[in-house]
Amino acid sequence: MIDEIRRIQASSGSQIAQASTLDGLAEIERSLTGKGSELLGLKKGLGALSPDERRETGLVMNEASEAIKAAVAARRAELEAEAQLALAQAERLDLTEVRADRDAGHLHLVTQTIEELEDVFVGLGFHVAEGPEVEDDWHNFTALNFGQYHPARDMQDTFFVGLGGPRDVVMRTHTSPVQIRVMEGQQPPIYSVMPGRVYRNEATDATHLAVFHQLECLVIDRGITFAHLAGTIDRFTKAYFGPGWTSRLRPSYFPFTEPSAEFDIQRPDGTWLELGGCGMVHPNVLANCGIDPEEFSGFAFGFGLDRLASTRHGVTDLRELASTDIRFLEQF
Ligand code: FA5
Repeated sequence: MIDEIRRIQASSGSQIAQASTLDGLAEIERSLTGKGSELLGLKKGLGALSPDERRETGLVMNEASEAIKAAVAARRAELEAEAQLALAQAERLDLTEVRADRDAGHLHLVTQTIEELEDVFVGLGFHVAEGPEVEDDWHNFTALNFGQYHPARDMQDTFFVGLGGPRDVVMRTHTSPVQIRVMEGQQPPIYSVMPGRVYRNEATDATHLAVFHQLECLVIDRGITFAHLAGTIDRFTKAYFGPGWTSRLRPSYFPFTEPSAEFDIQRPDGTWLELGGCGMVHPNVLANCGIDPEEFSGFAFGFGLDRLASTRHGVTDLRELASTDIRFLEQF
């Protein structure tokens, strides 16, 4: 019997080594040590041996079982490592690799959109301005005619920064504070656009992000009317989306514009998308910035860039824009 056992052990090595898949290995393990295996059959015969023979044969039997178990475990580890390697090879992304047959990377869709819109507005005679993302209360709210306890402050859920007094410093909730910075820095005529990142303490979903982008437009000059506002919005809608797209204004409320409106754009299929807010700059805001409201008037609008870009490119969930998956990003 001992010879039999040794023969089985000796032949098991090559069988185990030949297993090329994890499933195949499990099959071989079953045939060597499972129910109906030769080894188990021999084990049943142990009881018929004399005590001395049984002890000796039992030892050899145990050795053989242990050796087979160890060989199977070693082969399993090898096969698992091979599978891991194959997966890693298949999903390999070498971000440092320069290959002529592969696009070397490009700007994110939102950045492309900002650059494209800047071009549109520069073509219409506008300047591009920027402001800080960490703002003080004056620029984000107070100078924009939000009274200290005005409920409109709650229209934009705010992240407060732990600097100064309890609510002195905020992550800007919109790009409108850049209007204030531009007007504080120069007298009219002002024709400026201000793209940038903004922050709101909101739950995210397919149409809302907590960190998103807006583009603000500000015009201050003599004799500026609501017709200039509507015309400018329609002009850029067509320049960005194409001639089949139109815009509409709906009455709304913002503390820093009077009258105020919300503007929507209409897709060629007839459906509407709410894009932003707008209105004639409130006289209090002009006065807060040292501009005489008797002499100058102006309009402002601000809209969501993430929604704009997603609409044009058929991205149905805004959260995808924050994705790091290169297969998503490569599409644009
Ligand atoms: C404002 O932020 C005003 N500052 C706009 C404005 C500027 C009015 C100048 C008048 C004059 P509102 O909170 O509605 O308004 O946001 C403007 C746009 O930003 C929205 O229409 C939408 O397109 C986008 N937006 C707002 N919240 C989110 C969000 N959580 N995720 C993605 N886009 C958003």
